[in-house]
Amino acid sequence: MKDAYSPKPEHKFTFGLWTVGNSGRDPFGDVTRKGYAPIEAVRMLSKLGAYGVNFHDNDLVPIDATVAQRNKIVKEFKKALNDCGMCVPMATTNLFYDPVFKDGAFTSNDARVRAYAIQKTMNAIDLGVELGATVYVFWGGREGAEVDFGKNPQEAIKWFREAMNFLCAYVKDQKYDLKFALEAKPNEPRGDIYFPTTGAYLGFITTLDYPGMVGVNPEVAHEQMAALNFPHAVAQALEAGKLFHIDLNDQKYSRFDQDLRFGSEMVKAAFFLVKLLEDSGYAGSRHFDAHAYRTEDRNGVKDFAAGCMRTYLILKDKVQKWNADAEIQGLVKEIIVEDPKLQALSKKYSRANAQALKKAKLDRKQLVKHPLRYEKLDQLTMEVLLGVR
Ligand code: GLT
Ligand code: MN
Ligand code: MN
Repeated sequence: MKDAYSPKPEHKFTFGLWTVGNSGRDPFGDVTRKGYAPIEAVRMLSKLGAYGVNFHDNDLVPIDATVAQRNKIVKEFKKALNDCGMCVPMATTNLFYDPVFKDGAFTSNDARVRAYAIQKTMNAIDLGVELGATVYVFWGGREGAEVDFGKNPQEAIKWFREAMNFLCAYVKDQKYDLKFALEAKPNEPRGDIYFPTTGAYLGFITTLDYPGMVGVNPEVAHEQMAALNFPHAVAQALEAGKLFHIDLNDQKYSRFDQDLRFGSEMVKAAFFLVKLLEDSGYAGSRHFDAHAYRTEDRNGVKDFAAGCMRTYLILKDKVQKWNADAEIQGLVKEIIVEDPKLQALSKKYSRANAQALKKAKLDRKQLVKHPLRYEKLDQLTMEVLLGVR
């Protein structure tokens, strides 16, 4: 069905090869379907209107492939991308699946494993760049601990910094056009993962050798697992000029990482997220890091992928309605109180401003009388979302 909510490449929707490649295996049960192989995924997603695909090195090239095998796979994959008019905006390294990473990659207690992680990532960066990626994601799934007495968390942070500095310098030395995006998660698969939130990474980035090259890749489910407000994390990243990429999906609060279809659970939060992205002029990919329910067959995977994009576009349409709604905008105007004189005084410190501000007449009993009609605003927002406005 083609309608106003049909995705097109210009909407910049992307999926990880691992998302539609997911075969339904979970920690308690085996595969329930055949996941889409890389070239199948490219063909299927391009028919649905996606813009591109992203991958881990080993989603495309098996970890033990020879150079000749690697080159053959890359050649065939490039051809499929070309034939379908699809691109690869982002790439990443699998630093969590192979048993060698059982105690972390860049933060492993074993210096040899740390070196291997950097070596593997340099090769994966070369692969990503060869296929056109300009954003490189780091998700530290195994970078953490169960036993805090066994690994010094301050050392771990230093090791992680050394790895980032090394790899930034590598990218510069190769003259690649590539930025890094760090993805936080509080736990799973480790008992605790270092840098549990997007805010933690935003603080860490300022300590790097090349902070301008490094931003964040927040994921809906990961902040919501920690019962945090995801749009607020995104807002902080946007405000810092650090939203280099985003992982869209959904989740019920405080559970394991569910990676559900975008907008399938917390519709109001998803609406506000789309509003934030669209109003801010965020120009990056709208990347889905989610997978179909384990109950689905291969057709269900298509329903899942189409549903992610369609819901995004429906919410985008609702944002336009909300922004154009005179009553809603009237309420927003009423809620925000401007006072140019006071704003000028409090914007920047000077001795004169401080003295004038100390003398300003600010009667708290009067101030509290200003009504804030959030009840009405929220109800009208719900009515937009529920389709009666
Ligand atoms: C893995 C994880 C995701 C990360 C991917 C990138 S891999 O599926 O659950 O959140 O974004 O490494
Ligand atoms: Mn993710
Ligand atoms: Mn996730």
